[in-house]
Amino acid sequence: MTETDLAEGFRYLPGYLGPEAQAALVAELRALLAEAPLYRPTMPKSGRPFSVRMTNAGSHGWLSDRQGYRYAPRHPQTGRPWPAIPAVMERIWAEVADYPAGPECCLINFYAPEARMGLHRDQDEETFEAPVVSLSLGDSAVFRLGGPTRHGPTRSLKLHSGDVMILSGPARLAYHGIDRVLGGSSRLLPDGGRINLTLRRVTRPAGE
Ligand code: MD6
Ligand code: FE
Repeated sequence: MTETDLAEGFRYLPGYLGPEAQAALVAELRALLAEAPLYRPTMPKSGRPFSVRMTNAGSHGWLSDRQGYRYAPRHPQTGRPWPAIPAVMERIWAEVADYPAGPECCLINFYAPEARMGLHRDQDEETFEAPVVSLSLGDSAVFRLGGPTRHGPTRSLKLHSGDVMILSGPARLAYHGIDRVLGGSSRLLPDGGRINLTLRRVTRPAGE
């Protein structure tokens, strides 16, 4: 499969990042995670822990805790500013986003083999004119893509290491989630698991 439009505004670019660039990014992420450790967020209200662990890079880090979802300039546990977005992620955005301003958040999700992510929309940003761009690394996962309502029809596709996915235009606010991770499907991460990096513009640029 090459580029596929499962829905208008949805773009799937399999194998966008080659194996060497993936390995270089993993090495960079190791240093990034030493500066901004993965932590386990909790659901608003219930306080239930996520099964994924998270951290961020960029000026705006996405957080979830009992108070709700929001963006914050600092890591909730260390109090330090988030590290810079890796250059290769800035490059991917520049190549595929078709948007005049840069990303402000690089959310980093780590999935152990049993982790998943429920159906959700990325809707905590000031502007939905910018796309959301994601890169998958490590084990493959079953991604579910729905439409603008939570209970409409959905379809599934497998995301593999190096794949890029873009939600833009009519698909920008589509529901989506990760049903399961296929443990042992990649050797990129020595201890297994999956990383998804999601790039977002958070604030509305001047003139939009
Ligand atoms: C994941 N991805 O692949 C979860 N959101 O682990 C997302 O939630 C996501 O991949 C918006 C745009 C692209 C994504
Ligand atoms: Fe998402």
